[in-house]
Amino acid sequence: MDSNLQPVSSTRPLAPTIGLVDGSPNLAGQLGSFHPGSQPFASFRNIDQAVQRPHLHNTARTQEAIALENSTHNNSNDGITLLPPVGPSFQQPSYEVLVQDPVAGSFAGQLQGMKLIPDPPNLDYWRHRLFHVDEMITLSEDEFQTYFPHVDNVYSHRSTQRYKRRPFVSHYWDCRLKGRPPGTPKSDDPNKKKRKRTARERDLCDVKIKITEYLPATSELDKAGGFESLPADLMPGRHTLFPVQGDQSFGIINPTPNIGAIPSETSGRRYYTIQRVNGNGANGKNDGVSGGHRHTLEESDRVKKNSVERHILKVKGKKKDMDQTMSAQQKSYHTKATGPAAATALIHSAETNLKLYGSCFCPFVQRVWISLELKGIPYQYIEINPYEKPKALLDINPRGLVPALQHDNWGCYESSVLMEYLEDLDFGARLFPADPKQRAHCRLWADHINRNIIPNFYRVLQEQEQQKQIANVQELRDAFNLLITAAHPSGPYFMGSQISFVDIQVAPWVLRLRRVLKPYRGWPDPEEGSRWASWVAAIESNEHVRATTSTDELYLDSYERYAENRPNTSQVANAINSGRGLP
Ligand SMILES: N[C@@H](CCC(=O)N[C@@H](CS)C(=O)NCC(=O)O)C(=O)O
Repeated sequence: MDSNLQPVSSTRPLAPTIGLVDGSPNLAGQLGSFHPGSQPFASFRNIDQAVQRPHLHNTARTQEAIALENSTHNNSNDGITLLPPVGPSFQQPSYEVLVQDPVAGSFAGQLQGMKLIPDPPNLDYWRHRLFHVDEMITLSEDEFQTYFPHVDNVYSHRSTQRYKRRPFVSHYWDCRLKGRPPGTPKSDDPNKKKRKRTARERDLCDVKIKITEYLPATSELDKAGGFESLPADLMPGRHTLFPVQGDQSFGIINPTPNIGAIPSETSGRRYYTIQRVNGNGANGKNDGVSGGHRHTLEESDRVKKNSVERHILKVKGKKKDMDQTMSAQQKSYHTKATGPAAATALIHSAETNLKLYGSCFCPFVQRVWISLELKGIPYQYIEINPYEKPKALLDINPRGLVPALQHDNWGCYESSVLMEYLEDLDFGARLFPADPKQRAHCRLWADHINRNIIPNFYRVLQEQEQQKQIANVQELRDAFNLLITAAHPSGPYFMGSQISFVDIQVAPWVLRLRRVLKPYRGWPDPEEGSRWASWVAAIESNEHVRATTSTDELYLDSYERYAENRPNTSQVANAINSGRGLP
């Protein structure tokens, strides 16, 4: 290994020259040099790209913002409806929702209409209060719906009791750490997601609470004698916890409850009382057992997240999914060649019996396209979007990849195979030398391009981790250096003065070094005067290569999704990501 081949770090500019493989001083190739002002390899991250390409990223950001807005403002398909802010005291409506669908909240079905407000005032206080339930707590409907979802992880619903002709419903909840009593059937609902259950020791805690829900029409019906009177132990008194601000209806039970009176704030409205019904907590049994939890609130939180936290995670997860879908949709495929390639496509748009199905950004297509141009074979160029996989493409190539070639009623695919097919037509300029040994030499180095250069090109482009980018860059440089050692000493092409098979095999990626790897990964320009520089210049200026090349902007755009390694960019990108060979 050449000692000049130093790993590149983002803090150190590239060595000005890249030496060649041992023993080839006459092939004085130098792959590249670092130019002051350009970025070192591997220093480009998405943020840098955003700075460099504000026009693209502004668009992306705007669409992302729209996606987020939609996810928080129009998110009704999970049965949760967003509400406007709840009044002046709650200022964080971002995830505020009303649980309407019994499936949406753990308590739904038992208690509906829960709000999911991430950070209501005095949350810690209320979480502890509702955890310990040392005294009976009375909450207005709004308060209950706001705070209970923050502690519903502590409890699991056991039963609901409805009373005939009584204006309230009682819901009994056990501390979740009690565990499921033996014999409790698991849900047989086939739609219910099967969760991984952690076997917990049973009866870790005895706390039971009763939540009594007083129904809205209470006072009217009560007055009209429609219901039996409320049991005395459930009649809430109240005192104010916080300085009263206007009509703020917050309270817990007065230690000496105002038995017999429904507080005026709750009259005619739904409200809730919460009391512990084990031990001598709020149940008044006074049996000497404190009856509190045998663990902390933090331990309950470790066992399960509350509904608000779960909802926030769900919304965030949905946003992430949506971002990924959005960015997948933002794949900017150019569906039309630009610049010289557009002119060539137009010239070759007339119907003929030899059709090249191609895509303007695709380097594999460009191989075949250059070959057709070089040979002067009459052909029809048909631009297609390989990601949409039109039938015409699939009829020829069931893998759905371009290039695909149709000749009369026969079709074939795979860029290297197609180049050889065109060669075998024996028309126009030759791609291979006549000498079988030299032909084998060309095939050997074409194989090197396909095995080493092309996969490494995509690895450099797709890798997001800086250390790995550095390693990939080194491998790509090594692969190019090896090819240069095999090239004709003065060239400028691989076999000498004429462009041939190996040049055309590698040309599309050589063009994309400056157009794609340079802006996205800081790939250096060739060192002036080097063998590599003369080869690159010959490829760049070749009339057939130029005729099939679009403007720089098309490549910059088309490869952005690779550079960001967006999910499902292409079969090539997926193969690279999963360590498979190219498709
Ligand atoms: N090995 C194939 C590779 C062709 C290829 O990957 N083409 C890409 C466009 S550059 C394609 O059609 N992608 C469609 C997809 O990923 O679904 C060849 O040499 O022709």
